[in-house]
Parts: sequence; C-alpha cells; structure tokens
Amino acid sequence: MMKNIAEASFLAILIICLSACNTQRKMTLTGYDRDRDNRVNREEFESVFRDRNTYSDWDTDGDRRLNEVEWERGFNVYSSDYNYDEMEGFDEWDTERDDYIDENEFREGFFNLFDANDNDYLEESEFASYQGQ
Ligand SMILES: [Ca+2]
Ligand SMILES: [Ca+2]
Ligand SMILES: [Ca+2]
Ligand SMILES: [Ca+2]
Repeated sequence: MMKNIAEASFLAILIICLSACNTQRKMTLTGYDRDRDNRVNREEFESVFRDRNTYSDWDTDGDRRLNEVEWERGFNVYSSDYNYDEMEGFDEWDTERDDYIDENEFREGFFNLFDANDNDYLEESEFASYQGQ
C-alpha cells in the first residue's frame, strides 16, 4: 500500500514537473499572450518592453527618447542578428517626424518589424525572433 502511494506521488510530481517545464519553455509567448489566442497583439506587446526595459537600455543618455545614434547603436548591440539593410530606417520609425524615436514609436517600429506577415499579430514564430535577442 505504502509503495503504491509512493509511486503515485512520484508520478504526480513527475507530471507536475513535466507540465511546469513545458509551460516554462512556452513562456516566451504565453507569458505575454494574456487573452490566450496564441498570438501577441500590440497591447500585449507593450508589456514585453516594460518587462525587459528595452527602451531604457537603448536610451543611453537617459533623456527618455532615442536619437538616431542611440537607435543605430541599439540595433548593433542588442539586435546584431538582424540584417540592418532589411530594416526600415530611422525616419520610418519616427512617425511624428521630430527626429527622435519615442517609446511609442519604438514599440510600433519593433512590432511592425517582427510582424512579418503584416496581420497585426505576432505569432509564435515571429515572437520567437524577438526572444532570440
Ligand atoms: Ca493574445
Ligand atoms: Ca536618448
Ligand atoms: Ca518621434
Ligand atoms: Ca504576424
């Protein structure tokens, strides 16, 4: 009897561990996919940036906006895997045309960059390219 209980608890622990491990591996998207539709919309994407402090990492002089130098350096340092030539330029991201990328433009720029199929959602494969940073 004791043996059965021990076996059962062992199995239970194993199952919990396995599902926890799975969840962790899939955290990349599910952690941010609040409405659980298996894709990340612009609103959900916002929290990715908040969690990671990406914008402040790029904003090296801390004035809460990115000039072109900071923007280019950011890509070189943090997104070296990206082919710079394929990216939209600084001017494309600066939709308000004030020569700075504010946090909103930054997020939008990244979202558009990752949303390879332009459907306004980041699917797991698209999102994974961000996680690879
Ligand atoms: Ca979602
Ligand atoms: Ca700055
Ligand atoms: Ca701007
Ligand atoms: Ca997409």
